Amino acid sequence: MDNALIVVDLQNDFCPDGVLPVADGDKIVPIINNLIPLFEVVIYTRDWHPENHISFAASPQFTDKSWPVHCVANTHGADFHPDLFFNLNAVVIDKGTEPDIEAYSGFEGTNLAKNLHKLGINTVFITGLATDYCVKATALDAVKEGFKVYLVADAVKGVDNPPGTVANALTEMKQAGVIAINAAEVRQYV
Ligand code: VGL
Ligand code: ZN
Repeated sequence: MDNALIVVDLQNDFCPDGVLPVADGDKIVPIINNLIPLFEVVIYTRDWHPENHISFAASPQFTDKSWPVHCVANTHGADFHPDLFFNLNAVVIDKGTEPDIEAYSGFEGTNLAKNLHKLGINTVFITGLATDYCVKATALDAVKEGFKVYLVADAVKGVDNPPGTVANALTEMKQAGVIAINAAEVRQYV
């Protein structure tokens, strides 16, 4: 058991009915659900902000990383997409919980790296939302923490504002050593 699946921020607010929707963000849920049974360890990261989080703006610009009020802890918008599967070993990692600190990566300000290392995990497969923000930050930090990192390319979706941001994020991840594969290929690697 040296692999873990990481599901990044598959929360209502990032899905089409949410306040910060990622186009087709909900379409990856069935793809991720098919991957979950292949893993003993599944990590679900969650954007889990206080009401006064530093990233919230009355007139959010998006491109400057100011956002509408989203994923406030214990609200419907912060809940996981209702169709997402969980197994008994699900590990939930909350991030962005401090008012003054933004945290796109699931490794930032959390004990995720330590916990994965303790479990003997050396390889992570990354899925979820959004490719150009939290997925990218999580993948790059996973490399820095010494993990072999696969990005499941058809199990992520991005904001892409301005257009090209997703393509740039994919290039940046690749240059850092992240290996892009498709969901259908995952079973060859686990
Ligand atoms: C995210 C913007 C703000 C994400 C989180 O999950 O990618 N994006 N907060
Ligand atoms: Zn956020």
